[in-house]
Amino acid sequence: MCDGVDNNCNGDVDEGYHVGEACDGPDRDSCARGMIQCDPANSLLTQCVGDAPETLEVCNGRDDNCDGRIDENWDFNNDVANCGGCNIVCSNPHGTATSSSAPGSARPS
Ligand SMILES: [Ca+2]
Ligand SMILES: [Ca+2]
Ligand SMILES: [Ca+2]
Ligand SMILES: [Ca+2]
Repeated sequence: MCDGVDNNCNGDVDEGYHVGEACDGPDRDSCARGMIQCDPANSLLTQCVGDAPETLEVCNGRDDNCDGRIDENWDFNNDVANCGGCNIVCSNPHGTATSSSAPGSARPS
């Protein structure tokens, strides 16, 4: 049982319940910021305690919601407001980022 007691006297308390390991609570992100503890309402179950509030993906080059994909909500190939990267506005719908200089456009130094 998950009760903080070594019920079977084998020297391990609540073995097999992964108590104390990182876990992800019932939210939509996949960030394991909580910790597994015994469920006080059911000694056969565990619950994830202390998980951080849901983390939403932000366009920032990082995997905010911990799903293994970086900025997965943005289509950098087709989104004119995020052309090739976050917050890069395309000069035209079919063009490239305004920050990149096209061949032949470089000014003489
Ligand atoms: Ca136990
Ligand atoms: Ca979570
Ligand atoms: Ca991100
Ligand atoms: Ca992500």
